[in-house]
Amino acid sequence: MLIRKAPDILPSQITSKSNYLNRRAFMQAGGALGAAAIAGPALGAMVPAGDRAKIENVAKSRFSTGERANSYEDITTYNNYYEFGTGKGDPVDNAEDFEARPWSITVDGEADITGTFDFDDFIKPFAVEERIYRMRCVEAWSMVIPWVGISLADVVKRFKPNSKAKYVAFETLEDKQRMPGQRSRVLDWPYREGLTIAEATHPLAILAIGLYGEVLPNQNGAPIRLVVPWKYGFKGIKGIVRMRFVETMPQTSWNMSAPHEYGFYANVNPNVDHPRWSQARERRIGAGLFADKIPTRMFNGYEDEVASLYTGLDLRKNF
Ligand SMILES: Nc1nc2c(c(=O)[nH]1)N[C@H]1C(S)=C(S)[C@@H](COP(=O)(O)O)O[C@H]1N2
Ligand SMILES: [Mo]
Repeated sequence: MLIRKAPDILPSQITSKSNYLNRRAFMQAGGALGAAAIAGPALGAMVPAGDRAKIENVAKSRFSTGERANSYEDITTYNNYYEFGTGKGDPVDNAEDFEARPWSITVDGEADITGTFDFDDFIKPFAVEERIYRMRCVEAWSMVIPWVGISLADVVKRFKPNSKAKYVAFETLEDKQRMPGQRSRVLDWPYREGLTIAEATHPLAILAIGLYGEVLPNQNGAPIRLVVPWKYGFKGIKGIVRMRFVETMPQTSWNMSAPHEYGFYANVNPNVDHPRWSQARERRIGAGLFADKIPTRMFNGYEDEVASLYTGLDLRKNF
């Protein structure tokens, strides 16, 4: 495997595929899986287009579903990423040459610690885990994806939001040269998303930096994207360059585009239909053309974990 290395990365931090597979077999045999999480990942690698690099030291998580994960093929060829086109196959085709390095993330707003950080420095302090989550798109299809990620709660706490901070707002890179889909005005760029502080500090919310144990493919939001598994997929903003702590509810792209169809909360809810289609059932990608649709679950099956975030909130009004 050909990997160009950033100068500050030790060769030992990048494993070959066979090493990784051996390590996985070893871990699955039960040896190495203590409760404690693990040192940082090997992410300094610049990965040439079409190549794939492993992330080291990925701990398992008790939050993973036991459901069968979708194939790497499904997860990386059927995508929504309008910065690279609106067709499901556009992101894999049009993001092939995108370089997610160098990359920096600006943290600003109502927090004690703010600044602009290189991606590797940004993620370095945090434990890396595999989180196998269901993902339910608002378009009524779903997948099961083995993300590699860091806890968003850990990230938020590290920047010490002050008492005015009620929400976290996120933005995607805006660059018409590198993201050809932004030459079309299908959305108001940059792509924007947001969470309440309570949502952002819920243990299920992560920032994903990989999938299937490897560095995140461009079409899935390299180098870093949000994953909030109890919400519709559009909340999972990709290619994040800015994280801002704010006092009032931030504007979000799909809500700006069609406010009667897409709300700020966007919790998966089989009882509240989209104005143009039912949300009661979903098509599991990869299940086959003739497979039945499966029932959509409240909060995408994460009700026990997250329902308490919304006590007293009218979920029909706050869709
Ligand atoms: N920046 C950005 N983030 C985005 C989108 C997008 O168009 N642009 N699409 C969203 C939608 S609608 C979904 S369903 C998920 C899809 O994630 P996946 O392609 O990794 O499955 O990404 C979300 N994040
Ligand atoms: Mo979506």
